[in-house]
Amino acid sequence: MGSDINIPNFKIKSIEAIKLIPKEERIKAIERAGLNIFLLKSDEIFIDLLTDSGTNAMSQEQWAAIMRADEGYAGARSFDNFKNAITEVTGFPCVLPVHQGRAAENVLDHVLIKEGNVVPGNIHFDTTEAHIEHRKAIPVNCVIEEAYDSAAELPFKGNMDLKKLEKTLEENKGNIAYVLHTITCNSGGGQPVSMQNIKEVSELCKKYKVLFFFDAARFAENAFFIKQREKGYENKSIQDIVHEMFSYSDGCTMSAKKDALVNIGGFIGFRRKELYEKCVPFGILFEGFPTYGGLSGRDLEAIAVGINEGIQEEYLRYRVKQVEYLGKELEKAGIPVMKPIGGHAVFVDGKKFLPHIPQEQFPSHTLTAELYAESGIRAVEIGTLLAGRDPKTEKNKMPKLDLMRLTIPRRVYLREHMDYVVESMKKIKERKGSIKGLKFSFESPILRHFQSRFERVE
Ligand code: P70
Repeated sequence: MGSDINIPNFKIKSIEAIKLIPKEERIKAIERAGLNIFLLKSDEIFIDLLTDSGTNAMSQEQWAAIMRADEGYAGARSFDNFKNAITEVTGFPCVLPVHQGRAAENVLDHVLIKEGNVVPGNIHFDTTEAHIEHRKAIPVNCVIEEAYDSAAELPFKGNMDLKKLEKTLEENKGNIAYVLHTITCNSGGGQPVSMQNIKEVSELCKKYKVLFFFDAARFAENAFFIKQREKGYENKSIQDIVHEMFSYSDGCTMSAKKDALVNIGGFIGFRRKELYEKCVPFGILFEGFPTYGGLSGRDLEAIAVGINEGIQEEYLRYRVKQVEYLGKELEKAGIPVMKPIGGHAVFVDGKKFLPHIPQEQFPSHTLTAELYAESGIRAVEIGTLLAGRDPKTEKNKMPKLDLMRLTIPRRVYLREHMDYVVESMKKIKERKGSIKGLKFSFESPILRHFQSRFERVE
């Protein structure tokens, strides 16, 4: 781009005001919320780094397309625009719209999973895992071992360990529902998966005659990392890389709320019509007619435009570098962060940052409550709270990674906002020894991180 400064490939036309409420009010708010940042009101938040999901800023082209939408219940023109855009970007000829990523999981799992099945993946996201378990099947994580070491600097830490995968496929012959590769690997720190690994996983799936799907929520960021880091791809376009990635698979589930740059939406992409047709009745049952799938015509139009903007190289460079900037500045301040810096977020290693808080007392979740009170910034735990309990033993799962995620919405915040995050974390670092761990005062049964309440362990 002719400059070392990370310059956005857009300028701002419309803004939303944000306000930092006084510290006493923040403390009251987080206490009222049972020390759970999900239970805060958005107006109580200054910088919202809870998620990059559905929090993206849309472009003038998206807003213009929204105005042209066709809200017909069946056969809407907006569905054709949606479907054609997705087919062009991904190469999947059949596309079933759904209202968000977990809805795609729900529909697909109703068709592909039978009780007792096994679903191997790199690291399944929590909604994915919950849906698999809801179908009484077993999710198995087969990511490379280094993924669990937050300090290990590998270019593709989201890769599947092929030995682990083959062992799982061999031991569960005839009992595999499908294999799922999550790109980028969110629960592993937003780490990418290499094309080589995708190819090898695909070959193993062919050898064992099992279906191979992607959880493609952040497919464009994954493609950008392949271009940056994998030999032979430096001169390929993002579109070509995306096509090649998807070409090795049978389909994908997609939360369009991430890399398709919208606020709501999702889809399932299929290579083969037969499987698409098996999913349609469940799509109708859970989501609606297959030309809208729980979305309005305007949502479909926004995705049709957004998915193309999401694969622009200039945008992706800016996006990934902004996240990297935050990660590097935190590192300079002596805050332990997951390395290398991922695509959509910086992950602070809560166990390393608060070593005096045992994992059962949710160190990273504790840090989110503390960060909010300090600064009005909302981060989220991706760790022990999110992992939930083992459905058989009912014991807390103890994931190897317990992280606090600072998730960056797309095209929303500026470098100055990132600097404020760094300043706030520095202040917490100075007094971190006095921070107390948390225990449940109420534990909600499913996807417990959303609704549970906490008190401090004295
Ligand atoms: C996030 C959100 C959603 C997600 C995902 C992958 C790889 C499927 C889905 C489900 C969820 C979240 C987490 C914490 C706070 C707020 C929101 N990820 N696969 O931010 O998609 O949400 O559309 O049903 O990352 O990581 P959907």
